[in-house]
Amino acid sequence: MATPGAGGNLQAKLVLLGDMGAGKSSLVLRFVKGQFFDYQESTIGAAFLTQTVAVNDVTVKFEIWDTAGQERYHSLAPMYYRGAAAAIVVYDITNTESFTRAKNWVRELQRQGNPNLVIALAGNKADLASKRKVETEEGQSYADENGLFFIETSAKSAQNVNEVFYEIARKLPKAAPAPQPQGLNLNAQGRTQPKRSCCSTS
Ligand SMILES: Nc1nc2c(ncn2[C@@H]2O[C@H](COP(=O)(O)OP(=O)(O)OP(=O)(O)O)[C@@H](O)[C@H]2O)c(=O)[nH]1
Ligand SMILES: [Mg+2]
Repeated sequence: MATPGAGGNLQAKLVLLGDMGAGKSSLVLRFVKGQFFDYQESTIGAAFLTQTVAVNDVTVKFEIWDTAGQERYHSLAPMYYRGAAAAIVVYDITNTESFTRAKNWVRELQRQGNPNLVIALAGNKADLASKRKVETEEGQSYADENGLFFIETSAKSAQNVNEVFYEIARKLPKAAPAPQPQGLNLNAQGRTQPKRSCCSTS
């Protein structure tokens, strides 16, 4: 949820979803630390990082949940996207199955009931043009039909990585606050709160 703070500051919970190997962790690592690893380890559970950006007069502190794409972690996902202000759904442009998985994530997000959720669809690994299986137009038209912001990125070359987050930041202040979650809130303080100690940066 985007929560206004003092002096035009905003805190925004952002979740990354997508198939394993699509490049979620690599995008976050590029955005937060300016790093890229050819052998990035598969995420277990989820990782938490923060990064702050300034857009016009507003400072947006992203609280980023980088989820694990392996299917066995699917049931954890609601814990991370519930109450989120924004989501980046990532697929790998060299992998059609990852595009199908991305569409499933978009459907799940749209069903979960926050109409103000800002969703970006990122076709990652744009540097691997010779291995491309998903055309830019396919991603763009799916995004247009579903009201998403679409962009092709490369965590490796850094192409459009900052742009995704800045574009989300620009869209956030216009979005009304997310409705309060009803019923069981797995993100409330308490025993179901995921560990935040592993890898947070400020
Ligand atoms: N060429 C290229 N490789 C990339 C890019 N982004 C990620 N990779 C590689 O793809 C592999 C998977 O990247 P990850 O960032 O671990 O993918 P993930 O989506 O976090 O995967 P899970 O944590 O298993 O869900 C790694 O070997 C990365 O180096 C990219 O933009 N270009
Ligand atoms: Mg990962």
